[in-house]
This record gives sequence, C-alpha cells and structure tokens, in this order.
Amino acid sequence: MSIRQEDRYTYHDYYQVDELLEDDHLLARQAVRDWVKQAVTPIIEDYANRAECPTHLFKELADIGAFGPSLPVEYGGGGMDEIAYGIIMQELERGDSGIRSMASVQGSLVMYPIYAFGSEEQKKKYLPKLGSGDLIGCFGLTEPNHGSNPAGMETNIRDDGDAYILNGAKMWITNSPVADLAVVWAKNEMGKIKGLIVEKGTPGFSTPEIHGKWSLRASITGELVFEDVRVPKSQVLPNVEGLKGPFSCLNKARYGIAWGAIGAALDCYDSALRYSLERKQFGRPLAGFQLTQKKLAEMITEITKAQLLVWRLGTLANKGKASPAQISMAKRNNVHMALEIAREARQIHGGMGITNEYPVMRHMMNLETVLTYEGTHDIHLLITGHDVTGENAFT
Ligand code: TGC
Ligand code: FAD
Repeated sequence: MSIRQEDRYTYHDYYQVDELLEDDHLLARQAVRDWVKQAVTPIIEDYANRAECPTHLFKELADIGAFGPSLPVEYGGGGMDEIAYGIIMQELERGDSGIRSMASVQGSLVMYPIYAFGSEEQKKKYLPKLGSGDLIGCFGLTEPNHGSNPAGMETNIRDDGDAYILNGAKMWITNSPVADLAVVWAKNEMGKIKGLIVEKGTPGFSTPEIHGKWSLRASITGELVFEDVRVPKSQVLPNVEGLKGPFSCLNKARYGIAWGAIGAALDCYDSALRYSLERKQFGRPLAGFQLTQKKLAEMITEITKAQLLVWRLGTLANKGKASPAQISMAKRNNVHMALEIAREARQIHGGMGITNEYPVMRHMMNLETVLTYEGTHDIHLLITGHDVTGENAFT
C-alpha cells in the first residue's frame, strides 16, 4: 500500500471569517500551513503506522513559533495574541492531533505554569530553552487512580530540609519518555497541591513509555514514577497553591484544542469533498447524490459554527474575559464536531477511508483521545451544567 505523500488540502471559510482576522493572524497561519505541508504530511502516516513520535519536529515546531505563541518574547514565547495561538494550533492539528499535542503541552502546560507561577530564576533558567526547543517538557496531573478527579491525587511531597521528597505516579503523560523536565502536581503534608519542576536524571525518577495506543500514535505517552525523589525547594513553583494551578494551565490548553479540532475537521471535510467529486458510482460523482450532499452540507455547517465560536472565544480571551466554562463549551463542542465529521468523511471515502492514503481514519482515531484528554466530553458537559444551574454535580 502506498503511503499518502501528496497534500492537496484547501482551506474552507464559508462565512468569510477571515475578514475578522488581522494580517498577523493570516501570516502566522500561512507559515504554519506551509510547514505542515512540507514537514508533517509527507511523514505522518508512516510515523503513525509505526506508533513512533517524530521527535525531530520539536526543534522545527520551536522555529515556527508553535511553543507559547501568546507568551511574552522575553520568556521564550511568540508575543502574539490568543487568536494567533489558536490559529497555529488549528493548522498543526490539520496535520495531526499528536503534532498539536507536542506544541500544546510544551507551551500551555509547561511554559505557561513556569511563566505564571514560577520564580524569576525559574523563568530565566527554563523558559528561553523551552521556547527554543532545546528543552522538552511534560505535565503530570493524571494518576492511575485519579483521572477526571485530580483532587484525589496521591502523589505527595514531604519536607526534608532544603528539599522535598516526592513519591507517587502519574499516568498518560504526553512526551514524558522524551522530556527533559516535568511539571508535576503533588500534595504537601497539609494536603495542599503544589507544582514542582522535576528534571530528568534525578535519582528515583523514571518515565516508562505506554505502548499499545490505537489513537495519537505519532505522539509519545508515558508514566512518571517517583520513588523517594529528592527535589530541591528551589524547584517548587512559588506563586500558586491548590487545584487552580493545574486548572489554569488546562484553560490555556483546552482553548488551543477548541481551535485545533477544527483543523482536523477541515482536513476530513476537504478530503471527503474532493473524493466525492472525483469518485464515480452509478455513472456519476458521489457528490451528485443527495445523501452525500447531506453529509457534506452538515459538515461545513458545523465547521462554520465552530469557526465562529472560537473566533468569539479568542476575542474574549484577548480581553482576559474568556471564562473556564466558556472554554469548556468550545472544547467539548468542537472536538465532538470534529469526531462526527471524521466518521462521516470516512464513510464518504468508502473502503479507501480506512487506509492511510487518506488522513481521515488517522484523524478519527486521534480525536478519540482528544475527546478524552484535557477533561472528557462528559466532564465538560457537567462544567457547563454547573455554570448554568449553579448546582455542582461533582460533589
Ligand atoms: P473545584 O472544587 O471546582 O475547584 C477547585 C479549585 O480550582 C479552581 N478551578 C479553576 N481555576 C482555574 N481554571 C479552572 N478551569 C478551574 N476549575 C476549578 C476553583 O476555583 C477552586 O479554587 P479554590 O481557590 O476555591 O480552591 O474542583 P473539583 O475537584 O470539584 O473539580 C471539578 C472538575 C471535575 C471540573 C475538574 O476536576 C476537572 O476539570 N477534571 C478534569 C481533569 C482534566 O481535565 N485533566 C486533564 C489532565 S492534563 C491533560 O489531559 C493533558 S493532554 C495534553 C496533550 O497531549 O495535549
Ligand atoms: P476516568 O476519569 O476514569 O473516566 C472514565 C469515564 O467516566 C469517562 O467517560 C468520564 O467522562 C466518566 N466520568 C468520570 N467521572 C464522571 C462523573 N462525575 N460523571 C459522569 N461521568 C464521569 N494527563 C496529564 O496529566 N498529562 C498529559 O500530558 C496527558 N496526556 C494524555 C495523553 C493521552 C493519549 C491520553 C489518552 C490521556 C492523557 N492524559 C494526560 C490523561 C487525560 O487527561 C485523562 O485520560 C482524562 O482526564 C480522563 O481520565 P481517565 O482516563 O482516568 O478517565
């Protein structure tokens, strides 16, 4: 079977949402789009097939400004606004959700907490190197027994003079086996959650890889295991305590995913539209049948609604007014929308849709993870339910 080499992707903007964007947004988008066509498309099916992470792309992602696009330049970021950040995530996920994950974790889950909650020494030590891709980071919140409910975490620190002793385990951690450092959330002796920067090579710290994923196969995932790991107190993030620390990072990453998922949806729609025009059955193109048109018309309608949703969310985020619940709504809606579109697009491709000559099955499998990580589909529904009713379904 030949592996897809050609990338005929064309962007779709049915409601001329581009008119709402600024020149900087369009320039950033074009640069990332060009990079995805040149660096991601030719290799991604092969890496996904082999369940291998294209780690050489970390440095290239840094070079195109994908790490912390909306963080200040002096702290390793891109100095752009939140819409530019979203648009970059959209183009990356058009290539592959795993590639967007590489950037989400580095920028929103590693650089952001160090920027927002770190000491000046920590920022100077880590942020420029993270922004340039000379250091790779990961984010440890989820545990084997505590996924949707991180408040129950068992990972803990114990005071030991000028250091803390860290024990516990984190599960499902994107990039952990290749990371130089981990931002880890753990409870202290008072039960308060603190963030720590734990460097690779610290005795007692290991990062075994998780194998056997049918989803996000081009992204590397592992555990974080801490056995009496001595972490100097200077490695604790001094300016945050409690769950709002990790949740603030998740707001950033979930926002990026709300944009990113549209990229995967667009790639599936674009491929299905082209295939339906080129493939003939019963003497006419598939696109000429009403049932195919229904699928395509519903796809572009949902994509258009999602594009408008994130544009508005981005304008709110630029003013610092995007609430966590608004971000939850957009993450949930857009990932589900993308997954539904991937499934419909797969049908339009018929048998060819299950092969790696087209991107749809890969996107579809990836989106199963995206539906679950950064808060599952149902958890985000309950966050919206809590917001609109005032009643907390979690307690
Ligand atoms: P709750 O009692 O509601 O809140 C505890 C404290 O946290 C504050 N808070 C937030 N702060 C900022 N942003 C948010 N979104 C916040 N949500 C809550 C809250 O104000 C409170 O602060 P304080 O000062 O009063 O203590 O918390 P809860 O324990 O009842 O949790 C509610 C729930 C279920 C919504 C939450 O646990 C949740 O979101 N669960 C989902 C877990 C999740 O999203 N995990 C993601 C792991 S990381 C990941 O998946 C990375 S994938 C990376 C990739 O490859 O792209
Ligand atoms: P569970 O919490 O056990 O949930 C199982 C099911 O129960 C879900 O459908 C859920 O919606 C449902 N459920 C749970 N509670 C309720 C409730 N109160 N009401 C109704 N339904 C409920 N985590 C990190 O910290 N860092 C990472 O870098 C990271 N990367 C990941 C990469 C991949 C490939 C994957 C798959 C996950 C990653 N995660 C990461 C973990 C991810 O955030 C969790 O998988 C997710 O939060 C769900 O937790 P869980 O898998 O333990 O599912």
